[in-house]
Amino acid sequence: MIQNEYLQKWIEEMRTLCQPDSVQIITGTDEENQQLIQKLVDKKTFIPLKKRQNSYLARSNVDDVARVEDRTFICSNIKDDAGPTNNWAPPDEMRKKMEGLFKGSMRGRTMYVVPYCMGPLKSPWSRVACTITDSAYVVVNMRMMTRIGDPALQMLGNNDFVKCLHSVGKPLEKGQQDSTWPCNPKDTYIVHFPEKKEVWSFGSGYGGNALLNKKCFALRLATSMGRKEGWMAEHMLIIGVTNPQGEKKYFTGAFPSACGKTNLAMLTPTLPGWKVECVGDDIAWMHWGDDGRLWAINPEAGFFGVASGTSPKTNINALKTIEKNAFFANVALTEDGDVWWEGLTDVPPKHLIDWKGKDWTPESKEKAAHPNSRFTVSAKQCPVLDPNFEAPQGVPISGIIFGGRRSTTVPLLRQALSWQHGVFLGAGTSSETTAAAKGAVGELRHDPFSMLPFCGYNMADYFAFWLQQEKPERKMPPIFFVNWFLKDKDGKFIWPGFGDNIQAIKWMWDRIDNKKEAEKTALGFLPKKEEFPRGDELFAIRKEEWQKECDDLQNYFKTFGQKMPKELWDELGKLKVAFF
Ligand code: TSX
Ligand code: MN
Repeated sequence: MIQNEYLQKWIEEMRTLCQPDSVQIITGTDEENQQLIQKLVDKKTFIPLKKRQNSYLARSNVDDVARVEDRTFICSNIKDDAGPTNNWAPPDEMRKKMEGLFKGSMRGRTMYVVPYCMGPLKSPWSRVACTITDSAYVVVNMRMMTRIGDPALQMLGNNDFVKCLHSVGKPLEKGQQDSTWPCNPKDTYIVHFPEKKEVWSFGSGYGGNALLNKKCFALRLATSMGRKEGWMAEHMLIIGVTNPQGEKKYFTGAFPSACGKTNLAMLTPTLPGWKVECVGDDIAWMHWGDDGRLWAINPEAGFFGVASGTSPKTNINALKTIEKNAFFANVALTEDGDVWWEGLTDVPPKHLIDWKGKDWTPESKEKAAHPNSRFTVSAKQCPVLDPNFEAPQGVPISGIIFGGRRSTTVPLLRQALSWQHGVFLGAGTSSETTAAAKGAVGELRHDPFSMLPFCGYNMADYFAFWLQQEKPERKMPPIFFVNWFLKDKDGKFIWPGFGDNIQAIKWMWDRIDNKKEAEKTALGFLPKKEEFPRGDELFAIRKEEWQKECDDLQNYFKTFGQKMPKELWDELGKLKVAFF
């Protein structure tokens, strides 16, 4: 059935190593999908939701609920190519270790072979890959998030495709009963071999650890592939914005976690006549067109979004997207067979089964849904999906937005003074932690370009790659930086956020079209204070705060050593001159 000899050989090698009971080549049909879902229901991994058509709830093992950054490795041939922000181990050594873990790891299970394509099937910017996994849960999720099966199989070349190997790391002995969420947290490793374009992931069945197409391939491997081939893989949403005159511009946006990226990607604008449509909510692959413009495709086919906090007020379009044909992980279950999570309704139901499978009432101390609870759904169901979602050439980008969650210092909105200054703003991005992430709340964390856990090579080389994008024949899109999260003296948010963020986008639009005057400052071009409600507070520049920011940035930039581009030191120098 598989004509590709190279793929055939790899499957045989992996079958010998992992020793599954059987091998199933995934073709992508509806019947095949229904059979896999039925298998998951029979094993009680999936709980059918009575109140939601063709939708299922999975409860993970309590020790397998999020990405594991301390077990994630970039095994480049040279250590310095992984850089100071990644874990590194010698590739030969790590391969031996992983082969040891994978040996016999699929006993008692089926080995699924999943050819898949990242990006629209007919796009020259798409890339093909193949995942081998022993998890039916992974296969059905990949069917939502990528283009799987025969069309992708036909695109696989001889040798030149990305190989992803995944096992939950729990072989079953004869007669042994499987757990509802098999995994092996003690031995979990997510290992990337960028030069070989391979990912080996062992021990976890959750999200980014197990769906290797997403963070592992579309970001970590793709950053390194793009660097060699001259394109960019970014942790960015892509939106199409239409003004009341019917004109349209596309933007990309990079935000650290807990800034509401998916909410911005599906925004319901409060300004009359404005419309926002969604191309993607997480990853953008960008390339320069013959027209000198920057073009972007969304390599993904679905959304793997955080459920907690999603409500009719924060993101009505996400709720409409998941009305049916959706998978949920670690949300709470209602008595009538629907899902619930903190924030979904103002008043919680009187009784729930929480994400751990225990009874829950509003008096309970613990959260009903895990803060990292998720939905998986096809993008096709999004009511504001952009008509160019699958355009082979992608969409032309008019502006790039960076942002962070900062209660002080960083103004609501500004435009970078130049491409180089914009790269400096991206590199200097930091964000305050929330209860959704582990560790202390309110702590400031650097997250350059929101790529800290996702850059597959040396971060300083990545900064340099961004700087190198500027060329005379290219029409560089303006770069903006936003912060929706400034607080006043009473600790209240100053900016209303959400649908009102369209006002910030409108200002960007007018700047792009050269229709808006701005205040040139050391921080960038700032809006005139009168143009925004509470502009005095939103655009205040406090010298002492920026002195602290400069010191902090200096210490951070030093951690990148000799590779840190001089241009970014120059930009920091200019900022210091302005404030010291
Ligand atoms: O997603 C958010 N966005 C972007 C929306 C397009 N959130 C949620 C962040 C957690 C994921 C926001 N939270 C935003 C925002 O713009 N702004 C805020 C802060 C905020 C919270 C509540 C209110 C106002 C601002 N208002 C009331 O509670 C009434
Ligand atoms: Mn993300």
